[in-house]
Amino acid sequence: MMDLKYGASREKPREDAAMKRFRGHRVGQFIHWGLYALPAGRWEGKDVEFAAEFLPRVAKIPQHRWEALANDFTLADFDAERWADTAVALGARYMTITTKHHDGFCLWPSTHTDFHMGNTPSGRDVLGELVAAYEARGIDVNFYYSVLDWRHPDWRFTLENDADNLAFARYLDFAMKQLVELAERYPSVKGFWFDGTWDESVKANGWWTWEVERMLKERIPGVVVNSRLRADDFGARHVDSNGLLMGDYESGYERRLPEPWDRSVAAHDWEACMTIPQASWGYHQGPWAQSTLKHPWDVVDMIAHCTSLGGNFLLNFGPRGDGSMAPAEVEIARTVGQWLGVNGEAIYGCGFAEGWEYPGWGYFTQDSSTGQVFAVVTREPASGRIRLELPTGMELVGLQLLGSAGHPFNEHPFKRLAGSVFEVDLGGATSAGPLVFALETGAITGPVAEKEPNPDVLD
Ligand code: JFZ
Repeated sequence: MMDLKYGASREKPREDAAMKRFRGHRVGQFIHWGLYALPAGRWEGKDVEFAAEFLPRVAKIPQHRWEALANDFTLADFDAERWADTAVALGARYMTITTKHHDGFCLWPSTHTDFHMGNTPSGRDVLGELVAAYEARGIDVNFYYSVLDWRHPDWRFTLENDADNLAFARYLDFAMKQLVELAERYPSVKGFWFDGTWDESVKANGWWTWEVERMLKERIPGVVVNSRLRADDFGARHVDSNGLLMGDYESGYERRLPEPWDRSVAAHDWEACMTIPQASWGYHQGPWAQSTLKHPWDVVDMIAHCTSLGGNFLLNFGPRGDGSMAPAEVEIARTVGQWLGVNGEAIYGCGFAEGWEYPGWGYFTQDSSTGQVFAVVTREPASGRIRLELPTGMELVGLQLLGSAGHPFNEHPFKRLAGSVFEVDLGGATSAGPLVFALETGAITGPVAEKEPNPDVLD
């Protein structure tokens, strides 16, 4: 083990109440909102087929024109209560919002810059209104903060000389002050999600990322911080030079999920974040984004996938420039939330089911406190049947379809094929989305057939 000053602070996952609460959430609402919601991916009549929040860079927009958008950010149709209702409809247990994205615009009235919501026509503290509305509904609020800042004169991508070092030291001081300000203005915040930490300049200042984590934890007991913040003494990111995870959970799964059979990820806490369109976080009005929206059952599949490997799923919403949520995204939230309303016991507070192999037709999840195992069937086979293979030595005793009133499944529940292998006839598709079964299991009495070992599998 190398001696690191700014490496991981622990070897095992946190087990305090705040961390357990975060771990149990499983479903969160991500929100990307800022000036980029106004042009929404279109500049001078042309659609720019790239993530909407990157528009100023991709379309090479002069800084003064980008800043002038602040005059049009009137919040004509913004209502924090309606946003929070969307999160309730989705069944989200937490929400993570961009307080400042790469363009440097702040959703709260920061005393350390003029480029913020307080200097727009309404002058409202959007962040404060959101914290109040979500928390009133029992939904935890986390803050996204981009360390990368395209506008700040002291930001540097690389540090080439003394002048760069001095400028960047001033920048880190500015960012630290903003983070202190956020922690003091909104002390009920439950976590911080850092982004924009991949440049050489940040990697050369691992001490600062360590100090940010320390400062936040001192001010906000229980606060949860993502691994993307962190770099160690040698610039190693997420995982330190000794191979230990920094921060409280791994946040590298972005618009992709771990392989469903890769149990190694279940060794630590993690979260995946996902866009509803193919590739934009901020609202993008063009067909490039709007024709690629995910189906609600795809979202359900991803939620179950993450839960089955002990991870949280953060679904992104990009509200529009007038402050309203995009109707298509609200609709998806409703459908996913209805499914969770019936089947949520297989998701919330659930995680990796030890001993159960990846079944291919969906996922096994297990309630972390009761031990109840669930089968979530997101990919119904063309045969209409699934095989349930239980851990060695176990057998299926009962099977209960969640929300099953009147479903044909109830008439022919399951049969044993051999030992621990059972077959379930799903009884035909329903429009209510993926089926979920609660499994009642027992130990096989009598001799248990041994599994045939595969001599070609290395262990
Ligand atoms: C970043 C941002 O640039 C983007 O606008 C959005 O906020 C997203 C959540 O985070 O984008 C990234 C960051 C990391 C990776 C890819 C895109 N990555 O690690 O593959």
